[in-house]
Amino acid sequence: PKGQGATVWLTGLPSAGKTTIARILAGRLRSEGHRVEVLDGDEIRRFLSAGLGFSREDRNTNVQRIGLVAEVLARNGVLAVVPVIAPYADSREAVRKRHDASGTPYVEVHVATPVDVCSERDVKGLYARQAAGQLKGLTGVDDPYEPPADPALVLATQDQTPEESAASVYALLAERGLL
Ligand code: GGZ
Repeated sequence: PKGQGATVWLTGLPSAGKTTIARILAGRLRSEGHRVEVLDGDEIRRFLSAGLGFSREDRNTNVQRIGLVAEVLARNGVLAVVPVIAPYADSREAVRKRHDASGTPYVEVHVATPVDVCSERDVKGLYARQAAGQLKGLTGVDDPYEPPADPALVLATQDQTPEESAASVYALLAERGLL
């Protein structure tokens, strides 16, 4: 296998494009011989984070668990690609610190799709459910999203294809010597 491992965290609102970009990126990296794992919030919540909801506390627990798994993978030579909302800056910082403590590269990418574009895409119908009063505490609408203060990369997905977004992340990893 190639490379040294790193965590690539794609933070952003629901329907921002995190999962799509993660899959395209992972496919390319894999085809080039890297070991890659995608830790998707939606899937993790069915197993590792089963039983957790969307309170601040539960989201932070979820993010710390995923951060722990990502760091273990990344420290062992895997590119851990993490399309997870991670709405709170302090809990993202804790994940970064966990990586720093072991000298494991951590790359934060803000998938910065504006909320009106996300709600128009509404891949999972969450924005519609929130608008209809069937769901409370939707990130970016009636629940907080704290944008990263200093991300390694900001993706304006409304102006580019998912392939272009994935290519920018790839280029950043290459530039940082992580491939
Ligand atoms: C945000 C929610 C909510 C609320 C359900 N707010 O695209 P999805 O729909 O299928 O996957 C999303 C998933 C978000 O999980 P994360 O682990 O990424 O979130 S966090 O980092 O905040 O812990 C979304 C779905 O859960 N979902 N209700 N109220 N997303």
